[in-house]
Amino acid sequence: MYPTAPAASRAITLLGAPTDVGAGSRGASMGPEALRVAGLAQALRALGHHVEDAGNLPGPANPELPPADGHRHLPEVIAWNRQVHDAVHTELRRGRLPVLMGGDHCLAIGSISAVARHCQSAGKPLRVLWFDAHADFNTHAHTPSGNMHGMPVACLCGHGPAALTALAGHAPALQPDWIRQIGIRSVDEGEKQLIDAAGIQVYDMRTIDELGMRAVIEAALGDLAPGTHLHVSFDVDFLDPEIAPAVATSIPGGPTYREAQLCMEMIADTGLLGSLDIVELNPALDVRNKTAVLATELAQSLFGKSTLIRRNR
Ligand SMILES: [Mn+2]
Repeated sequence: MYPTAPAASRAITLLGAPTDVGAGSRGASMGPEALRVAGLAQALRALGHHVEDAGNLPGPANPELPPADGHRHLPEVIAWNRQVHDAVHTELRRGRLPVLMGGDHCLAIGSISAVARHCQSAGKPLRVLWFDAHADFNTHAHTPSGNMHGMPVACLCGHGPAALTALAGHAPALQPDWIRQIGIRSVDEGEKQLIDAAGIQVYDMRTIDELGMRAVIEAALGDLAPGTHLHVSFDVDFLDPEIAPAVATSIPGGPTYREAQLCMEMIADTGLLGSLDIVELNPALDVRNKTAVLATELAQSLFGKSTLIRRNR
């Protein structure tokens, strides 16, 4: 191990949400345990943070039903997101930094709506960095599958069932210009129109190829008002499947190990990280837990691990 630069010590709460009700296939429900086995809590403690693992939230089982009116498992998705919302909001009110261990990406509706509620009452600006291969901006009218892990960004922007769009206590939870999407390389046809109409800033893989990851993250972190709460929603399928096989919806052509590390390191440098989701890790598809280990290494960088003591950046 190399020595690490002293990062500001944070009080972090790990919250497990072991469900795959929003996904098209089973297995993301095992994500929290795989992250524990990979040593996520210990990895963050090694950086000097105070980490509490609050265990797993309760929620309904996956009924494995077909979609109804374009939504698959809507009652279960609502139940899980209510649990996540309340738990994340409680940790933010306690002054702690919540790390949601999913679970599939539908859970970001609960976590980010809680962050939006917290920021609204604290008067803090919010920016959401959405790392993903997919835009997750489908609606029941556009989705090819009904799987609700493809809908969280739309729900957070006010497009979706009221039980989800109003979780924050106000709707929409997010304004599109608070969101930056990074790594996108698979967007459904109708979704493409919706994103364009909403005006979300998307840094797709072509943009990353053309500009380089450094310039993309600089842009995504540009114009941050002082005191901004940064939320990172990290879908493991953001990563190239060669290094991160444990995802059900893998798309080739994703960022490399170093590009992903650079993202995390540059976010850490801002000192503004306020909350994190790690989602879509499907241990049933992993190879000797290597994707969970990789997610843990990236979390370490996000929480301040650096190779050298850096000055005058
Ligand atoms: Mn996603």
